[in-house]
Amino acid sequence: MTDTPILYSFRRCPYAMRARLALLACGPVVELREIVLKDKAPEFLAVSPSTTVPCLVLSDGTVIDESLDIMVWALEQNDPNKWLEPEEGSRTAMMELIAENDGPFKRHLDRYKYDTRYEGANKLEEREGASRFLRKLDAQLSSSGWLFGARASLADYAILPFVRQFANSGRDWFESEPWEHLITWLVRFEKLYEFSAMMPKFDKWEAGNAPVFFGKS
Ligand SMILES: N[C@@H](CCC(=O)N[C@@H](CS)C(=O)NCC(=O)O)C(=O)O
Repeated sequence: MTDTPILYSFRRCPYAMRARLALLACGPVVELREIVLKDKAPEFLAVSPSTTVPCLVLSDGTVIDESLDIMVWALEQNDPNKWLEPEEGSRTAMMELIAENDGPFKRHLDRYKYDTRYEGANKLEEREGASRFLRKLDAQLSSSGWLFGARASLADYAILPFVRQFANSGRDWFESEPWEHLITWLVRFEKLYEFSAMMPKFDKWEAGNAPVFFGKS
């Protein structure tokens, strides 16, 4: 085993996206192993308790299996942009908003985006359920452009990949809704250097492949 942590990831997964955003901001270079969810590598299945991505394996064998824990692990080592210390509000308030995203909003998002996979799901009702959270975000963004003040914080980067997934499930409708601060926030995120640096195409990983490194070097 090398000193470089290993990140099992999937490019389009919003949980993996937020983990990669934090790793990119904080500095630790990781070996990125792209997992195909329909054909998970046995090495990944052997280390990941949840068999979900992202999963970070440290050089001492510690496994961090939750995306938010990966973000906090990276930020607690180095937090150059003070994501853990929001300009307004508190870390507890950020965690509460992220929990709302990961809980009720994500549930509505899945049932809106993949309504045919969920028995009894009504696409429009799910969209409305998700929209209640989005209107709350829009109000929170209205004063200074980010969720907790005039600069981005952990909450922005933990939630943005999910809002992007929601928006892309019906972009014309999303952009026609009267949540202008939300649209501005999302579009600004998509134009950031960090966004494109976090989204390069990765080939599926297989044991024996040359390592692919990800992060600031
Ligand atoms: N709570 C986990 C959830 C991660 C998760 O659900 N990831 C999805 C991909 S977006 C996954 O790996 N699903 C497993 C599968 O589809 O087999 C985290 O925050 O890391």
